[in-house]
Amino acid sequence: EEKLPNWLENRAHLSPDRPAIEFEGRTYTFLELHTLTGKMAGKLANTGVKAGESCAVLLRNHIDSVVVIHALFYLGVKIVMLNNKLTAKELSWQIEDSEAVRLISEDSFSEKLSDIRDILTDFQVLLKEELPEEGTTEFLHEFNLEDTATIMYTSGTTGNPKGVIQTFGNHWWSAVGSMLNLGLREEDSWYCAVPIFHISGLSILMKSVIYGMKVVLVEKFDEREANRSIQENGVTIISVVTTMLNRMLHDLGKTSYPETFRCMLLGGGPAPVHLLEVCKGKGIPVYQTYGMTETSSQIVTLAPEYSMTKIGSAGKPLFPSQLRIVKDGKTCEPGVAGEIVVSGPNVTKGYFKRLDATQQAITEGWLYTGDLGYLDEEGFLYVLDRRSDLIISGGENVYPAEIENVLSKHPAVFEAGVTGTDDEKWGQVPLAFVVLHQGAELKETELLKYCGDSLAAYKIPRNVIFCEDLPRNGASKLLRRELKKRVGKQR
Ligand code: S0N
Ligand code: AMP
Ligand code: MG
Ligand code: MG
Ligand code: MG
Repeated sequence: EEKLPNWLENRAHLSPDRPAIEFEGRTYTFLELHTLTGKMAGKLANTGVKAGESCAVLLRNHIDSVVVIHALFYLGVKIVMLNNKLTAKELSWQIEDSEAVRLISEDSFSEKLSDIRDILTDFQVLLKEELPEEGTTEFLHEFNLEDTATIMYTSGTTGNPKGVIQTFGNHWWSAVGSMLNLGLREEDSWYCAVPIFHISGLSILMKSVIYGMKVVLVEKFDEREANRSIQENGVTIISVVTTMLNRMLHDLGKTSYPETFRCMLLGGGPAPVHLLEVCKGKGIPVYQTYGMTETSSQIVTLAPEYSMTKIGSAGKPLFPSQLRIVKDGKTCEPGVAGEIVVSGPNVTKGYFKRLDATQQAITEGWLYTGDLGYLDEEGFLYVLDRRSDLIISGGENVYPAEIENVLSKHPAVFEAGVTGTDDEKWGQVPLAFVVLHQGAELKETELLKYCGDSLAAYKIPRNVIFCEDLPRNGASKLLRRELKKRVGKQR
């Protein structure tokens, strides 16, 4: 069993006075963060939270949320990170599946929480604002690298989300691998406007305590504020998805970033080459990165010295990780496209309670990502296509099957097919093709409203196209590629 000292506790011991988190204009040192965390752990313990159990959390990007997360680690509790854009129905499904014994949330989600309470009766919901006084409790002084730290749900091709298990070892090696690529500087300050319920955001919090690095945390992404923090507040690194970078560029106008700004880490979906070229022209240090929930963030990143010559590439694997391109069971030659297959100590050991899905995805330690790509002669990765049917809207994943399942439950709907269509703002958005039962009548607005009861806003189809039939093959499997072709014709 490999163990490391409790990260925040150790960091507060080693560098107590260094800034840990800046939030809403106030800076918290590692010692202050540790003190707040200890108090929070005591309060949670007094409500009955105990080592070995799983707790779900529904929280905003906020200093208190960082404290809750560390407090749960202090208590030896596995954390199920919930996407706060989801509906009560979607959240309840994930909570049940995760076997979490309680949910820790906050007042700001009161409406959603009351719906969750209606669905999950006899389930404890704790509000961080209403916790009792601290009780005495034991803290975990060591983290076992094999232990589950967090579980994050990601949807699948069949429509049912799967909980990705992330161990302490996964987070540790992710942070170390990132640093061996990007380097670490005394003056580093990492801007976190990506959600901490995604690995894009949570990985920044893990790096903060492992590196002893300052993080500037914001509740909500705002391009002006992000630019100003880089230009005036000493931010050196920021994690963004394409939608965010586009908005920052628009706001930047003719102004530029200072020399101190060293890394625009761009991930979570395709990086359009023209966007990379605009950034190159403006001297913005964009690092394209490829990674996913299953790899605890970055696994392949373009090193700075290649950002000019290898534009469009996602780079080479981080030092602790490996990459292969596989087609028909064989490793491809350079230039030949195939499935991107990865391994390394940052890669998940599997999906919670989903032995089949785990065995399907992971063979002998190699994770079959479902994404398509190729390597050039020098081993640089070019990502060609995302995993089967996945639509990425503003960095959020949307699975057609999940939307189709909801659409076809409507009594007037005979069948439905969903595909992605290009969108200037979000990259892609879902679009639905719907066949109604004979004689049935249904308005688009009514169907979309129906979707809103079950699906997060970003999953609701941009448009519904009513049609006579859906393209299917001989085995009556829906042909989403054919749907894609229809998009051009119908709009
Ligand atoms: C792009 C964001 C910031 C947009 O949110 P914003 O502006 O706050 O919108 P709201 O005010 O909340 O809502 C306004 C309207 O827009 C709709 N809407 C919001 N988001 C979306 C969306 N994504 N798609 C479509 N519509 C959206 C709202 O519904 C609302 O609509 P109306 O007005 O009709 O009510 C926000 O979406 C955001 O934060 N996106 C990023 C999410 C993210 O981090 N994704 C990455 C997930 N993947 C990973 O974590 C693995 C990769 C990774 O780790 C990584 C990724 C990036 C960089 C680095 C890394 C790394 O490896 O470290
Ligand atoms: P998630 O499940 O939210 O972690 O999303 C990860 C998925 O985003 C990957 O499986 C890819 O399909 C996609 N993705 C991530 N990085 C890139 C990239 N650099 N280029 C293209 N697609 C990417
Ligand atoms: Mg906004
Ligand atoms: Mg996702
Ligand atoms: Mg029906």
